[in-house]
Amino acid sequence: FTECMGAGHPVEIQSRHHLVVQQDCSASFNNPLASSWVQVSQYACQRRTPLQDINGIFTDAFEILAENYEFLENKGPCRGFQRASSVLKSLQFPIATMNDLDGLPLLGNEMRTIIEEILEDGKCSRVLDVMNGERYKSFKLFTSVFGVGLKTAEKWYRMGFKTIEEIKSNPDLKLTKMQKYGFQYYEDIGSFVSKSEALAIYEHVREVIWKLVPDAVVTLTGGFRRGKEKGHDVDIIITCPREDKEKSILHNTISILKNQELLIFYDIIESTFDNKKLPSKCVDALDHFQKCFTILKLQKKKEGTMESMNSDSKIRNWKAVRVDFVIPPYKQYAYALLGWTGSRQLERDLRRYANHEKNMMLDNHGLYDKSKNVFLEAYTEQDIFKHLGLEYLEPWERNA
Ligand code: DCT
Ligand code: MG
Repeated sequence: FTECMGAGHPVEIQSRHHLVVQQDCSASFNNPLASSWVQVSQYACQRRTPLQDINGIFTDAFEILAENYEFLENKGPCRGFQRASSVLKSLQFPIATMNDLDGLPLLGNEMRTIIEEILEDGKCSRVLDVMNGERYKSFKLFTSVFGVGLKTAEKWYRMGFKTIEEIKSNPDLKLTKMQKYGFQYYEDIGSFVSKSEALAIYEHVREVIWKLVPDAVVTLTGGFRRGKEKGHDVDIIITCPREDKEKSILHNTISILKNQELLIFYDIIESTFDNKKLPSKCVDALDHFQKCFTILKLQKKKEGTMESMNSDSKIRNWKAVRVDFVIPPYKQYAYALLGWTGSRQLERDLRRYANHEKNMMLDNHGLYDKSKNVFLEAYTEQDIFKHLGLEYLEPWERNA
């Protein structure tokens, strides 16, 4: 690959790699062949990443290792494996030999050793060891409960719990309201939400909102907007072009869903946005929009059509589904939509790219140009990509 770059034969490389871009996103960005110095970018926002992951055997391995480091709160190697996995996800060809890795960024010796072992054996002993580790197994199980984060998982792990049942039946544990519902509907919430279930919820909520505010903009976002067939929750963004009109929507929608007896649990977080503050430097910073984490009842069309039914769900005709609502003001809607469409890796890389390559700060509220000391307005996601000097990525190309 190095030879190719020097000799100016980028065509061969382009035929293998999905999106060939220059490291420095300058004038010839739109025409990668204009320069001999081309490579797959280290930033996910400069790669097109479709949903189909033909290198899943490697990316799954990297993601398990990343998750294990996350459980150990060891951020550096966690990010390293997440980024390496993301690079492989953007490839349009399956890795068949070690030579296929030539020229790819972010794949250090550690990653290459793992890929080599998988190419030879079809599995990697290091990954298997992690998966069989007590700490990993417990953290994986505990954090799968709605409302349980790393701190709680750590506490329960140290207390020696091994199963959900042990925790559920322990009267001494103080659970938050969220966790109580998380345990109560563990099986429903843990079984994936299908695209048709997500659409059914979205369409119902949209009808409710449009009766309240006919010009409200209601968008299904998160993984389903990226084309995923299933997800762990349903993410819905709501706004209104009439200034401040969005502010009443959430509370009114919640009371209607309550009256319709569709609301199992909700937790409203009011907006804490401060327009004097610059976007956060942290690529994982949470946003300050008004939002609501809920569990809704999804009516089943026909009884007994659910794939996995427990004894409880056999007698009820609904499924508990996690639904999040986010309510940005219209002026921040494009930024909120970009942020909530994900993937998380794409978001992290957009922010890292803005910061390191453009001297700008990006978050779910806006984009600040540090050289010009101005916030950049955007009404569409295309506007934001343009501000950043990036080629536009469709939502389904953001599965980084
Ligand atoms: N997000 C965010 N701030 C949060 C939570 C999420 O900016 N507090 C962003 C990151 C990705 C996107 O919103 C959706 O989040 P998830 O629902 O966790 O991810 P997903 O891609 O929709 O995956 P899943 O299909 O598992 O729901
Ligand atoms: Mg989601």
